[in-house]
Order: sequence, then structure tokens, then C-alpha cells
Amino acid sequence: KSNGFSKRGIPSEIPAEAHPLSEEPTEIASNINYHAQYSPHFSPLKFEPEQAFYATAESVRDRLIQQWNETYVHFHKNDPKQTYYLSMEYLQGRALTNAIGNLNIYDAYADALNKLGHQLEEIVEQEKDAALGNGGLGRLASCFLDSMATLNLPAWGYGLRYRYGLFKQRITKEGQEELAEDWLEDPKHMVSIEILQKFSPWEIVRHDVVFPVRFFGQVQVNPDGSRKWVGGEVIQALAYDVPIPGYKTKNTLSLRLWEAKASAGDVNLSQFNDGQYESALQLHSRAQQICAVLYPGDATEEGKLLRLKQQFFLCSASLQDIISRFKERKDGNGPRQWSEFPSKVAVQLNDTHPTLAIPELMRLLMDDEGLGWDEAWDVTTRTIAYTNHTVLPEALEKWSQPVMWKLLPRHMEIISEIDKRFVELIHSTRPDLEDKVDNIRILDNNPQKPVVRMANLCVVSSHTVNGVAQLHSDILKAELFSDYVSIWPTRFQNKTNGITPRRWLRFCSPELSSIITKWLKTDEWVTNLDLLANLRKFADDEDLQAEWASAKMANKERLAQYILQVTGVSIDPNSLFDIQVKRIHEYKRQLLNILGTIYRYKKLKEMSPEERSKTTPRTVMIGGKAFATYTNAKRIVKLVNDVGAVVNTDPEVNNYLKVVFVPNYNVSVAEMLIPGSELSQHISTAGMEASGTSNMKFALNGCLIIGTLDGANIEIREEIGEENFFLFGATADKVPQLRKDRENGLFKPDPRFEEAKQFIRSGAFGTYDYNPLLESLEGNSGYGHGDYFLVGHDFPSYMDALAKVDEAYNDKKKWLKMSILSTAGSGKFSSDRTIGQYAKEIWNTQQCPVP
Ligand code: T68
Repeated sequence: KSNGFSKRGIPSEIPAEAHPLSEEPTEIASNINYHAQYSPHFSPLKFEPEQAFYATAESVRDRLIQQWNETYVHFHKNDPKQTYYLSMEYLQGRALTNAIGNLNIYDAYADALNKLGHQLEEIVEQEKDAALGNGGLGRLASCFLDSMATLNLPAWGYGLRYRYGLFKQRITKEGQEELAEDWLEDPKHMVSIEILQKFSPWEIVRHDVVFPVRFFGQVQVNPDGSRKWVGGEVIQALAYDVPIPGYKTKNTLSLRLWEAKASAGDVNLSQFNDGQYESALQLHSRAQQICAVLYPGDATEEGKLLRLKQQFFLCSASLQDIISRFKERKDGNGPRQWSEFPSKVAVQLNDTHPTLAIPELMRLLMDDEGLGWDEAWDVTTRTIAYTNHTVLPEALEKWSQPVMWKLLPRHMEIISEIDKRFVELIHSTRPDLEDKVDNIRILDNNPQKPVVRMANLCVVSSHTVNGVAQLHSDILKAELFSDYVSIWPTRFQNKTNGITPRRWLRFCSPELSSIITKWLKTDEWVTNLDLLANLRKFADDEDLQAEWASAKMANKERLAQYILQVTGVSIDPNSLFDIQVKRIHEYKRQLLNILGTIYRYKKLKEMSPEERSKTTPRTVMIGGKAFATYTNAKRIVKLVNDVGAVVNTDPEVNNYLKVVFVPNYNVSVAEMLIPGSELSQHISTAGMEASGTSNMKFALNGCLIIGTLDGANIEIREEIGEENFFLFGATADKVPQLRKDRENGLFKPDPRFEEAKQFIRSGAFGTYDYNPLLESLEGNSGYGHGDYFLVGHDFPSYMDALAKVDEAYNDKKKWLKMSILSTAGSGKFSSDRTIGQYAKEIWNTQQCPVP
């Protein structure tokens, strides 16, 4: 089949009226059968779940390709402004349920598989998660793609095709162990034509979409004064496209992932024939390194350089692709004007990771297209917008100037010029900022450690800068970027994050979804989530409450099965399911959760059996990955596991408390946990979590939140009502003073906090050395000491909030009402709302639905 695309991903010819694929189960079954027999990946003799998954995915892919071609033909004809979302990360998870759900052919596929002797539920479990991201930032990018497709917005996602995604987490006696995540398929029972070539059934390689990307080299000055980057090494970027279907629309977008390749000419054949295989294939192996892993450890200089290469690789390949698509569109009046570029192209930078798009666009416009500085700068700054996702100083990217001069000499010239012009602007227009100029300029020229501050480069070069929740955007304006606000007051915006209601309710909890549809008498809430507010009037209705309770119970039972299967721990579906899942980080305070749990355990031990039987049985689940070199985070993982091992086998207590560490938390595990949750914890130190997005997923699924006034928690609480939110802890505005008080020895710890820590020290959970973790909570100051995250300060109010949870849970009617109101109040947190705001207020793009 021709994919109908020219080199630049633009349909070269309008395909003949596509033959619509049948939605009859019998015909679908025969199509699946066809793929099972003729796909080169299979031995035709076997049709076990693995093969069935593969054939099913390929059959679905046919449909996606058809819609996808129609979509881009339509865009080509109508020539709307398009959004290009540049992100180093996408956490796509599994695609099958989502694809057949969005295409509205779930039931037909279930029937078809039945005819072939398989269960769809079992088949979808065969798929591996595409985990090309770390956490919230990567998952946000994936939710945004779903919303852009569903809203019929013209867009492309751009990223890298990592060979190994986020590591797989295994829990051993030592704690967390990391394993390479082989997300690309190479199933045992399949006979692969190319043994080394692994693949995902969803991607299509575009052998004709290839761009050269240069590294190192020099800047050549031409006689006319123009400059050109030459020499160094050139690696090829090869496109792989992943289709992104919208929900109940023909519009299907593309996530274009680049893979790094050496060109054929880069094999030194004579060296090879001399037996010098390694040096003959040197460029091949250097190319392979670029997309080998997501987030290479950056503790070493080599690791840092590789990460920088990855970032540039994404930016350069994507911009060359964008520019050639822009150029290929001719309106009959000769080539396009460059001044039109920003009315056809919006580039959104997902954090600072793709910042090099700025100097790369400048370079391509000036050195390749012949524009002057002013014209190129005008085009660039009207095209690019930047989203910030963190205020943590250690997460603000700074790249070494010498490393950048070596790797990207032309880009450093351009960055230096942007910096120089910014400094001149301050000198000439803002003498009041003169003494701050060293802090706000792009280059930090500290002779010990000269660096480029990527966030500053983004702010200076973007037309719009946004934070990801109201509090976060306010903090950006008041603190991190306050001086820029005084220069460009209209540049800064807020775009509160959102989540796709398709994956995070409609498909992950079909039980709850059908109840909602039944009571709202429409399923339009799936694309208009504000309609959920109409559930409010039924929140007290006994029939709704009964149905709600039974859907929740079914989800809890399914989760309990899963926990038993992956941890061997049997949990009681009648206990309160209390969940905290997210990356392990000290600011997210999993330590607060486990200390609270330890205190609960100690008190349960001290009770009489009679007293114990009056308590609210609780199952505490904690999951998440710790960055491989983040020692304190790994100690927290170990502690949770050790506490679980003691509590779960303590016959006095284990009917009232279980503690489970959920291993290998990822998107598909989240799809199991969130529907079965009743309480979830979002308990970061106020001011530190930019937004959080799992808080939205839990709330949408009728799970109550215990949380601080941080990130999007604040807006969730506003929407669902403060009486339905278990609030505790210091507010963001008080945090700096509390830290100072602590340094001045003014902090008096709560006795319960001391008791919990002492219990760990007593050896109650084994002999592992937890002192470094406990010491981080003690003393008044110092690196890794002095309780920077205020666990001790917030502990008493946290314990009080947990007591209120117990009380509320004992009143079943009250709890169900709160749960319904939580779902009813979640309408705002659809990523459709977020993306609609980006389109209107940042991108200036319009819907372009395929008829
Ligand atoms: C998260 N950031 C924020 N970063 O922590 C979270 N960082 O509050 C927010 O909801 C989410 O972004 C979406 O806006 C991240 O997930 C990273 O994963 C990351 C990766 C590499 C380097 C730095």
C-alpha cells in the first residue's frame, strides 16, 4: 500500500476515494485473519494471544492509516495554520483500547476476536506500554495529542524514537532495581524477518522522510559576510509516524518520532574489509547512541553531551520538516513570503528541553534561506511559545558554554547575539534593571562555570510563556520571571493542565462510564466534560449511589486481583483503598505518607482487639519510580517495602491495615489503579508541584483527595467544593518563613512525628540503615538536612486530615455523595479545555474537521 505521502509527509497525490473498511465483525475477523497469515512477522501456524494482538493491531492500523491520509490531504487542501508540539517525551501507554474506542468499533472488534476464539480483554493485555517519557510532562504531551485530534485541530507531535524507554522497575530485597525497558516487540513465538529490527505495530517508517543533522564542525564565513556551519559529523534523522486518532472524528494526527541513522556512505568499506569493524562502523554506532535511551544519566560529561545531542537532534529534524512543508505549499503566486511563516506555523516547546529550536530556526532562516537578523528574529519570536513545568532550581536547564561551542558553534554565535541584544535593550530602555542584568541575561558568564540558561533564552525568544496551573503561573510571574514581566507584561499566561477523559474515564472505567451516560441520558460528556456537573443534582439519589458503589466495588475487586498477582499480597476490597502513585521525589513527600502509615500501625499495635475492631480498615498503596541515581528516593522505596513486609504479615493488625508497594508504576498500571481508588494523596510541599495531573484523573474517577494547597489541587478543590477535599498543610506563601524559623531553631516537632521516626530507628522494620533518610528530616539546615520539604511541620495537620477521612468513610452515604460530587466537579480538567485555550490564546489555530 502506498502511504500517499511525499518526502515531506505531504500527500503527493490525492488518493482515490478510500475504500471504507467494514465494521462488520465477520469482515473484521477475516481482516485480522489476513494479517495473521500474511504479515511477515508471523509463523502462520500459531494464533496465540501474542499473535492475535499483533494481527488485531495491524488490522486497526489499516483504518488509522486511511483516516490519517484523509486528514492530511484535507489539511493540505485547506492549508490551515498548524501546531507543532515539540517534546522530548511522550508517555503513550498502550494504544489498542484507545484506538478502537476512539474509532467507535470496540464492540465489533470484541465480537470479531470472539469468532477467532479470543477475548479482547486478554488481547489488549499483550501490548507493551510505550513509555517514552518520565512522568507528568510526558503524559501531558500524550493527553494533548488526543485532545488536538479530537478537537479537529491541525497539528503534529514531534519526538524521539528511543530504543529503550523509561526503565522497568523491579523490587528486590535491596529495594528498586532498574531494567532496560524493551517496549518494541520481539515476541518469543514470532519469526521475525529481521532479527535485529524490532518494531511497534503502530508505527510506520517513512523511508523517504530523512533529514541530515550536523554536530560539531566550524563556522565558515563567506565573502559576502554570510555564515555557514560546515564540517563535523552528519547523522540522518529518519521519520517514524504513529497515528493519533481523535474520538468519534475522522481526524487522525501524527506523532512523528525521529530515529538516528548513519548514511550508507558512512561505512568505511576498505576499513571493514581490513577487519577493522569497529572503526569502519564508527558513525553507525555514534548514530545509534543518540536514540538509545530516554534521559541518559547526566552525572558524567558524556551523559550530558548525549542528552544535548538528543535535544538538538529533535529540534533540527523537526524544524527542517516544518520548513519544507511550509515551502512546499505554493499558492500559485510563486514561493511563500517568510513573513507568512508565523501565520502557518505555531511551535510549542514542552519545557526547555527543545529550546535549541530557537537558534536552529534562526540559523535555518538566515544561513539557508538568506533572511537578515531582524527578519529572522521577527519570524522566530512570532512562531515559538514556551511552557514551563517547574520552579525547582535544580530542574532548570543550564548547559555548559564550552560544550555548546564545541557541539553547536553556529548556534552559540546566535545565542550570544540574542544575549547581546537583550543586554542592550536593558541598557537603553530599563536602567532600573541594570543591576539585575547579570541574573536575567541568557549567558551566565561566571568564569568558573559559564553556562547558557535555557529558560531565559525561551522567555526572551517566545511570544508567549505559560505555567501549568494558576498557582504555578502566579509564582512564575512573581518570582522566577518577575523581571521579564516588567519588560513584557502581556507575554505571560496560565494554562491549567488537563487529562483526556477518553483514556482516563471512558475506557479505563467502562462501568462508571455507563452509569454516567445512563444518568445524564447522553454520552456527550466524553467530549464535553462540563456536562458532568449535571450529576450534582443526583448526588443524594439512592439509586445512583447504589450503582456508583457497585461500579466502584467491581473496580476495586479487579485491582485487588492485580495486586495479588504482582505482589502476592491479598487485600480486602472492603477496606479503604488509599493510593499515592507518582515519581518518587522528596518534594512529593511519599515519606510523609509512610510516616503517617507507620504511626497508624504503631497505634493499632497498642490497641486492644476490641478497640482495633472499631477502626476503619485501610489499604495503603504507594507506587512510583525513583531516578536511578537519586539515593534518598530509593531509600523511600525500600522503606515502603519494608513496612509492607512487617505490617502485612502481622496477624494482630493485618485485617485493619495493609501496605503495598505497587511495582513498576506506568500508564497501564495507572489505568488499573485509578478506577479502583477511593482516596488519593497529593501532598507535595506547597509551591513545589507545578500542577500535578494524576490528581485530576483520580478526582474524575470519584476518588477523594487528601492534599495540600499546591498546583492544580487548589483548582480541583474550588471545582468540587472544599467540603469534598481533605486539606492540610502550610500554604505556599508561608513556606519561606517556615524554613527560616526552622533555621533559627524555632520549630517544635509534634510528639507523634517523633514517635513515628523513633519506631523506624528501633528496628521495627528491619536493619537497613534508614538514618540518612531520617536525618534529612532533622537538624535545622544543611544540604539534605533541616527538613527542607517541611514534613515535620505538616505532619500534625496531615494526621488530623487522615482522621477526618476515617470518619467520612464510615458514613457510606456521605462518602458516596462526596465521590459523585468529585466526578461532577471535574469537568474543567479535560485536556480538551486546556487545548482549546492553547489554540485560542497562544496558537491562533482553528478547527479543520475532515468531512
Ligand atoms: C511535571 N514535570 C510537573 N518533568 O512536575 C507536574 N523534568 O507538576 C506537572 O503536572 C507536569 O509536569 C505536567 O505539566 C515533569 O514531569 C519531567 O518529567 C522532567 C523530565 C526531564 C527533565 C525534567
